[in-house]
Amino acid sequence: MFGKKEKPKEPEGFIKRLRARINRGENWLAYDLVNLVPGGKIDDSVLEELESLLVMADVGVDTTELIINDLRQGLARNELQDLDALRAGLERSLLNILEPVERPLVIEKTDGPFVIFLVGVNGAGKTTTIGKLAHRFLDEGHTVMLAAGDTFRAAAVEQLQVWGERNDIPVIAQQSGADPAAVIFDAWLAAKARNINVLLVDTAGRLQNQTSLMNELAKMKRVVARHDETAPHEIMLVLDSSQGQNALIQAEKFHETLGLTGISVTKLDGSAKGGILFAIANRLHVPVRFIGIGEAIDDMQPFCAKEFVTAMLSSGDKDQ
Ligand SMILES: Nc1nc2c(ncn2[C@@H]2O[C@H](COP(=O)(O)OP(=O)(O)OP(=O)(O)O)[C@@H](O)[C@H]2O)c(=O)[nH]1
Ligand SMILES: [Mg+2]
Repeated sequence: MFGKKEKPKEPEGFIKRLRARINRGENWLAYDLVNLVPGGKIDDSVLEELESLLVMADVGVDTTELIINDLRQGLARNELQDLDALRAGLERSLLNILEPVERPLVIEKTDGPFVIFLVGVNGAGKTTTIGKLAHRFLDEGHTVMLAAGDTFRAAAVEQLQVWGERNDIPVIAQQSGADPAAVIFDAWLAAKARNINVLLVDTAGRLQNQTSLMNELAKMKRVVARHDETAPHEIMLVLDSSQGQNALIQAEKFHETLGLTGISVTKLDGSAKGGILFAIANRLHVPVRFIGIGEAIDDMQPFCAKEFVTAMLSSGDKDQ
């Protein structure tokens, strides 16, 4: 997979990979746009077809409407003369939605560790994202510790320990079935005692409608705040982009219960078309922190609106 000392790859490499992977499987907008406009003339029916493409790509009905209305106004002003103009108009409109949520995570100086909770449904990619984040933060010169707050799923602690070993960092864990709030309480003390900058907290996967499990997260939050009232400093929802509109429902519910401060989106390399980011940006306004395009440690980068939109609108080099 990767060596411990391996550095994250160059950002240009990542954009290329994003472009190649996001267009994997069925082509997205770049290919479809050309086919929508065979004669080169943009009219209402082209915009209607684009509308259904956007909805099918998980952009969501409200957000799609916003984009299409924007383009309709451009059409009325005679600004959409050809495919290039349509592409430019679409790019502007997509950027208008995504740019406000491009707010990178900044590790601030705190009295005690900067505490990051990773939350989300089962299998979203929380633990893997922790491994990737730990690698990134170490690379940036931080000291990092992991807390095994998933005491529920068998082998969850071991999985986190593997990431700890790979990154050569300590993992604070208790036995399976322990109260996750107690794990976090201890982990904070251990991190403080060792002067650790960043404490990454793994949590068990849970569905947004499992009230008692959602309350458990709220309790973890209260417990860590007893040590440091500014903690947790980040409550990051990890969302599997291949879940489509369901991911939006998850995000809304987690936000309502916990007050999310960031969202990271995983598995953009699969069948997902990436439109879910627009739905989330338009509906929730929660910063999008990182995007993941694979299982390897460098398959994650801070979210950049411009890169993302460029990747969606270009056909990319699919064979990479
Ligand atoms: N293709 C792809 N796979 C990913 C990505 N992120 C995570 N995965 C895979 O998704 C699976 C689940 O990841 P985990 O990190 O265990 O997910 P989790 O949210 O911790 O799962 P639970 O602890 O069971 O709730 C693993 O096989 C990961 O390798 C990604 O960006 N792309
Ligand atoms: Mg996990």
